[in-house]
Amino acid sequence: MVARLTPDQKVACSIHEILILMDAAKGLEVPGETLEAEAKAFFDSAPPLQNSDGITQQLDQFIQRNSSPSTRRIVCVTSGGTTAPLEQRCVRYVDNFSSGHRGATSTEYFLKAGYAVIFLYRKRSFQPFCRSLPDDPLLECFKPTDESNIQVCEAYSEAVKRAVVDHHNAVAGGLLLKLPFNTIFEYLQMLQIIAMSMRCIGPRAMFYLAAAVSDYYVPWKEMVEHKIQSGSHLLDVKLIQVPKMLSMLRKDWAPLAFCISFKLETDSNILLNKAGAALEKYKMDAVVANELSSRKEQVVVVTSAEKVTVQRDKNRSDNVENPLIKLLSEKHAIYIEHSGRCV
Ligand code: 9Z3
Repeated sequence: MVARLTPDQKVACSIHEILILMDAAKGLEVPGETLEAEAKAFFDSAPPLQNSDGITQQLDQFIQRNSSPSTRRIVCVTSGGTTAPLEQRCVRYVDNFSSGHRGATSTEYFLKAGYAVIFLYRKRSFQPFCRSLPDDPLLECFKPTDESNIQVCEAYSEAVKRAVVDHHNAVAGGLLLKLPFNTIFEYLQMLQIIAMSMRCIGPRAMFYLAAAVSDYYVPWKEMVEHKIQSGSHLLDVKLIQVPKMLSMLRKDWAPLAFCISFKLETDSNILLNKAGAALEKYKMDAVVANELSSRKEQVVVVTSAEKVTVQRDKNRSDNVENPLIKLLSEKHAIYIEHSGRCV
């Protein structure tokens, strides 16, 4: 598949723009064995993850710490968009739309619901506990008192205190582990490591996959090393489909975990059908369907048994994530109970 882009164009378009270009390649079913071969090829050719031993160690400690009491549930929340680099020494990349608001806000409600959270997030995306802060908290929340001292501005003092205290309590209390990614290579390698580490807690593990993940990428070995030079009228970039790792997660990496993926569309007429198809195809326990412009107001939780519309309570100036996490947490509890009976 070939995307034609002008050389000086800033290549940071939304997943939807790329999907339009790639539509022709969609819908091709990949049999299980081929998927495994494709996944292997993806991981074999990906640039090695920096500090993978350190990440594994952090995860093992976190999971062990949260394994007692043995009733504690652990959720991996993915958040923000992955990038697909076009050059190895990356100047240009294809980006996926996601501010990270969904993942960051959900993390807060999961913590409130008693979960320990592994927050796998895009660098510089929204962070948990920072919702009430302005866009540039450092420069807007603080002011100098003299040459050597600064203080919190009165208007933000309560918001800053809450953010710092709640964040500190979650991280220092061992309930929140934050792991950053940038690229699709980093994201999928880290998701695999997390899933393998969480296998030992069986059905108490949940995956809440809110990150917007690249559908297409340039394989590392086919990528040019240096910055693509301008000069010709058209730029040919060959992007290939990212193997559908949701299937790998479900089947091989964390077969007992409670898995929730998201389906994002801009056309609400196709949203629920697409969510239902994803539920079936990837054997998810639930798919959260959201339409781009209304995603902060309402979502639909699609399971094999029902479709539940979840709405933000406007009267309480609430977030849609509050009732959403309540519902998913209840469904997860039933899933654990049922798994116990099946063992
Ligand atoms: C979502 O649908 C998320 O809810 C949003 C959240 C990205 C819309 P924000 O971060 O937005 O609060 O600004 N995430 C998943 C999107 C996605 O790429 N899903 C894939 C698809 O729709 C399946 S994995 O095909």
